[in-house]
Amino acid sequence: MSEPGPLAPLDFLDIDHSLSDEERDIRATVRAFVADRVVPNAGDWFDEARIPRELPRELGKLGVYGMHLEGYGCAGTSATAYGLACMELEAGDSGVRSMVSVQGSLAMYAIWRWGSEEQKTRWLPAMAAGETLGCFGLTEPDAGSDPGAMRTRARRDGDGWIIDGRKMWITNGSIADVAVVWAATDEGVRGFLVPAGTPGFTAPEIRKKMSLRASVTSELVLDGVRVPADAVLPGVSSLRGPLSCLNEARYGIVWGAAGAARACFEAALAYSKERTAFGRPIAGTQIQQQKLAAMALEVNRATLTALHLGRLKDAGRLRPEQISMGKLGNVNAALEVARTARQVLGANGISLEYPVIRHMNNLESVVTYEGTADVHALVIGGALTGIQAFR
Ligand code: TGC
Ligand code: FAD
Repeated sequence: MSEPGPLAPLDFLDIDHSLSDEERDIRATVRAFVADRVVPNAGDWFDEARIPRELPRELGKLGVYGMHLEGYGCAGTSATAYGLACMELEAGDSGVRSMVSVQGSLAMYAIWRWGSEEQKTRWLPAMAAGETLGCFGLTEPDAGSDPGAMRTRARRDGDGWIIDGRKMWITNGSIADVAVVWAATDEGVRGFLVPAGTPGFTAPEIRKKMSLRASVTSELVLDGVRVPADAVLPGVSSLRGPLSCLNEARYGIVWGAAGAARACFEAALAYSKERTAFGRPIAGTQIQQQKLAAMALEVNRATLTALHLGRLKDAGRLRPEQISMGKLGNVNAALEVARTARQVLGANGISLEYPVIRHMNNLESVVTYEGTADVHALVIGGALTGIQAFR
């Protein structure tokens, strides 16, 4: 047996070994896009609270929207490959991964899973290509963790529907061409496809965010919005509709959080080797090595968790409660890594010249959206004990 080479600091446990050639190729393509397009610019986008107009379409060309869905212009890759793409995108910026999650896992998945054949044919190919952008309106000003308390209502009106209500904190809201709006009806919770420009529908942007700044977040205002009968998703009339989409997006976040953590660790490792204090690199001190080891441990653990859940999903065995464990654990781990990395960078740790504070602030949204840490702890607690603690 030949002598083993040095351990790879960014893949200490040799997790790459468990990936197929195709998975590694897909990851390399997304990683190259992120290195070229996102990493050099994300600090400015965050600073200026904007995303470039052409980015949504570039991501479509990259092929990451709904990439693990079958048919209708989607790539039909494995869930693991989709997860690896999310990891690379979020290593660039959580806002970029969020754009892909909302488009592919929420808006497209809702249509793919619950839509009619006509709706799928009309919307999905253009959405996969990034020519049409979607958003997903579930949260309301007074109903976030508890979407069953939603006040947005749709009522039948002749051969169509009238929708009234408000949605809050909606990613891509004011730049979307179509909104998937979930509303209470006499028949249960139903999903509606509301094209931008429909009379009575507006999407004012939410400003003054200190997190996810390279991402558009909006309110959706629906005042007597009339949509035709074929705007309703026919396949579901219960909260199971939106919650099934959340499973998909949360799965992507399990991977994405591992990517953000890796980016912070990488920045801290490089900085610690360059930065000298008291005549030597700070990386040579015991206390910084202890931090680096703790960060490496969390990054590897988070990546292994994501890969394990990916393999379960590809085998058709992944359960929502297991996704909750992945989302809770990996986002908390990423936050811990980001906060530690920020300290390793000293004053530079608060500068957007480095990626760490941006990831740290972004992760404050990631720990809240797609189910807060508390919600996921309660989902796990419910599965462990058989006793639901929400109400
Ligand atoms: P509950 O009474 O338990 O269930 C209602 C119906 O839903 C079904 N169900 C699920 N179906 C699929 N997947 C799941 N994970 C499901 N959980 C429940 C259930 O079987 C039932 O179906 P049916 O047909 O019998 O009616 O629901 P609950 O009201 O007690 O709520 C449970 C809880 C708290 C876990 C759920 O409401 C929840 O997850 N709350 C958090 C809300 C949330 O995460 N919102 C995210 C909004 S989207 C977003 O944040 C995008 S961020 C941008 C980005 O992703 O990057
Ligand atoms: P609340 O539900 O009011 O929670 C407040 C606090 O109470 C939290 O700490 C929570 O954990 C805790 N809590 C709630 N219930 C319980 C309980 N039973 N027991 C103990 N503690 C509890 N939503 C969409 O629909 N689409 C989007 O595209 C979207 N994008 C977003 C983008 C960003 C940047 C952000 C920040 C949010 C986005 N959201 C989106 C909304 C997000 O999903 C909600 O913010 C989230 O679900 C939490 O809801 P809330 O903010 O109303 O908090």
